[in-house]
Amino acid sequence: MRTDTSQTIYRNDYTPPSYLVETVELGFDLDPARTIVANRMTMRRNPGSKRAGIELHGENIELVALRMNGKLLGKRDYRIDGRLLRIPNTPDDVTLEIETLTAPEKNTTLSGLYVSNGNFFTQCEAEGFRSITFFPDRPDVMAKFTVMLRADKEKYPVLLSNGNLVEEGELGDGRHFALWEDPFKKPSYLFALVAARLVCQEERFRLKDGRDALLQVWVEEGNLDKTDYAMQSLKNSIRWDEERFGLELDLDRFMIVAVGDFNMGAMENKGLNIFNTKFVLANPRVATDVDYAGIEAVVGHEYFHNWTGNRVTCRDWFQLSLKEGLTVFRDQEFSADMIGTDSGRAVTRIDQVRTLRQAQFPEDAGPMAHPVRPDSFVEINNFYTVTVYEKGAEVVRMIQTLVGREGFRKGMDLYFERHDGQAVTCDDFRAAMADANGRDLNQFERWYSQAGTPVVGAVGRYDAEAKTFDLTLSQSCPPTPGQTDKLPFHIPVAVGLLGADGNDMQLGQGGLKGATAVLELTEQSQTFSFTGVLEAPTPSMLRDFSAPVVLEYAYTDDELLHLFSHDSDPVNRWEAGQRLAMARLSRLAGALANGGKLDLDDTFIDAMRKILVDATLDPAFREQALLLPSETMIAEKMGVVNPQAIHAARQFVRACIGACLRAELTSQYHANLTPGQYSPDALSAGRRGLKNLALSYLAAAPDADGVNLAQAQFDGADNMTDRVAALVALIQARADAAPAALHDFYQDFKNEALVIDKWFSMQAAAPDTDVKAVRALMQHSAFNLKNPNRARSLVFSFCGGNPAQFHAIDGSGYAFWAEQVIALDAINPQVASRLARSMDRWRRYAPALQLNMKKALQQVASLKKLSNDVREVVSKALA
Ligand code: 0A1
Ligand code: ZN
Repeated sequence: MRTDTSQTIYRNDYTPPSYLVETVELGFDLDPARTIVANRMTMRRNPGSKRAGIELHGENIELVALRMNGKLLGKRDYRIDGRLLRIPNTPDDVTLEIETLTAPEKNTTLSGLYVSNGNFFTQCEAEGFRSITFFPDRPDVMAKFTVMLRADKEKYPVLLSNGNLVEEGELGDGRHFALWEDPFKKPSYLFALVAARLVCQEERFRLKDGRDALLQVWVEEGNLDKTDYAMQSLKNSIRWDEERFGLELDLDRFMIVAVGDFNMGAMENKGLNIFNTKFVLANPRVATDVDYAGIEAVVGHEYFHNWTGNRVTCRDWFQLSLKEGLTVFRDQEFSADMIGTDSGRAVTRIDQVRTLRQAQFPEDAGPMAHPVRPDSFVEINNFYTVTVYEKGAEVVRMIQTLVGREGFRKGMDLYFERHDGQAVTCDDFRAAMADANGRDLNQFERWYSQAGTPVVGAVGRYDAEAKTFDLTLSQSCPPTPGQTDKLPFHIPVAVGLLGADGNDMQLGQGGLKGATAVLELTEQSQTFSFTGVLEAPTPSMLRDFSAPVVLEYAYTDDELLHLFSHDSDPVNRWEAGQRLAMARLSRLAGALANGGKLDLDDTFIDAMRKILVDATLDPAFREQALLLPSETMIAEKMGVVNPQAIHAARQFVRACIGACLRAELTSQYHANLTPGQYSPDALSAGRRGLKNLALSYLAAAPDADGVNLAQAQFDGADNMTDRVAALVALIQARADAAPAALHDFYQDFKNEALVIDKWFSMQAAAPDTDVKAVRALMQHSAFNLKNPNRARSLVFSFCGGNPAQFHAIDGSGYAFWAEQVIALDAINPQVASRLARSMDRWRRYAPALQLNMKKALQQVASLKKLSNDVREVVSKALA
């Protein structure tokens, strides 16, 4: 545990490495208690650097021996201070041989080399390699790796590392070895090894250039019946990248390995992707439609990193979005293309918008707000954020909107032509896009450097005589930590104009043709004139969510209803419904907070009804359109957040929908059953989604019919999607049958870790689950704080997913939070720090709650022994 090393690192302090590493030969003698790592590397002075000596990072490892150019170095030849090993006055060409010791079984941080369920795994991004051996552990040092693994054959029959298997054999003593060679230069964060008792599904796959690649999905014995979808997703990913971007797999072998203890979703190690089991294992019995979609997206994401991240990597960690924003954009496009229909595409886009509003906008408005390319950090692990990932993807998407799909491809081609094999910056990416398209993207740079969510205000003016419509757009951006004044962004605003008949008008402004025009807002305020507008239009702005901004326009209910019924852009059609719902939800939450009376207008219910029964619309789209904004999103719209009032308001609306639309919901429930064999395809998943949303509304209504339907579905379900949906409906409705259903569910699935995660999280988010109930669940024999998935399923689901209970007036939720952050920090700082972030928005709550939140934050901050990870989060929250 580091306690006194917190130090802010600034992007502008970047200096090139003093030495480059050409080759690394690693030897591992694997033993859980005592692993010996031998590292032999050839280094050469970097011509671009003035500094004299060699600097190597190293943490939590014991140095046994250090040789330079064959000569054993003594204590006086080098210095280890803090986390750096320095050798002064080194010659230009150096061969270092370093022997170190580690104890993987003691490593609970899940960074570096660790043991999970008796098997060895590594996780090196961002800075885990330095706890495996001394090394210039920075992404701009790229080297060729050769790896020798030695381990007990009985316990660890499978020995894997990056690249190609060169040799394997016996060593005597019951030990065996495997020698791996990665033909590509890579930064240390992409190194990986696995030594384990695993089995695999494998397949030869023909690449576009005619080569055959060996694809493998490795899992624990007993899980082989859950690898098909990951394998299929991998093959789809390879095909898609060949077709959409002309990018091929550059290795003869590509492996995915599943591990039950993992901090994040997955990791793109060269040729050896290591995955959280959650994003590999699936069959209809244990995985939901959402799980399947997650597997497809994450398998794609990690595979796409092979080009955007591995072949071209980041110069330094401030450039993280160079690989993450771009790769998220690529995986989003992959998932959308896999569905293939326009409507399916729109549904994936709506999901992305939801994530942004639910998680990224709050981050951008809170104490941890940072630009897509941050200027400073204390702990890089705190910057694997929705801003770097999801907003980063939006920034890439805006470039595509500005240069067009073909132009974007040209930019990608140029990017690889210029930078293959290099470690580069976000500016290099932007320059490739600009140069390939002859576009000026200088102002666009502000999307990378300025934090905060811009607000775009729109005002329309129709001149009936001149037949013109003037749209004035203005922009501003709220201050964020360290950035008070912002300069105008370059914002693509996609606009269409609807006539009274609901059709798109043909736009005649300047060069703008067709139904949708992309206006480029670059000034603080600009007026765009549309000519030949025969009647007063209803503007549909920010189509397809063309920029990650908040759009303010004084829509009337009639205009919103018009858009909700007719907009040709499905995202804005959905958006109109969200605006209608949000207006009501925030009004009701306000009324509840002030003891006002509750009512819901027929207009709203009628609008919902119309969408619900519209058979011309895809079920998946109808589900999205009928889903109310979450409690978190409502909270973001309130002046002072009152979580109980928000919860009650949302429940009230849900119950109204269930009661008023009972007949329609029931008939849609039956119309969208998916009999026959389960398939996770988008159409079937959409039907299940709509059916299960109908069920949840019916169960929310005061009468017993919905609950009975949920019970019947639970009893008869033949897939996890339907089973979980029914159980959630019972739990949320506080049905008498819920405890027995939970009991049966546990009995049926107690050997399926990922299902038991669901079992915990459903209970954590239940309306009656208070801190006391969570504590009781923590005593359950299946609970284990050390396993991140399990910790997330209970502790995080409660602190982040049950606001009405977490924010209990007595402050018990906050005291619990402090206790868990502290307990987790001693085990796994990365996971602790994520939990710490559930207090980010504490200043927005009612004064009585704020006081208790502040106390809890201070309690954590006052600890002497705290990781950099948690300290950065709580001190920024309190600043
Ligand atoms: N690069 C991975 C994310 C990742 C980051 C850090 C990790 O360990 C601390 C693990 C994974 C991705 O984008 O998928
Ligand atoms: Zn990634």
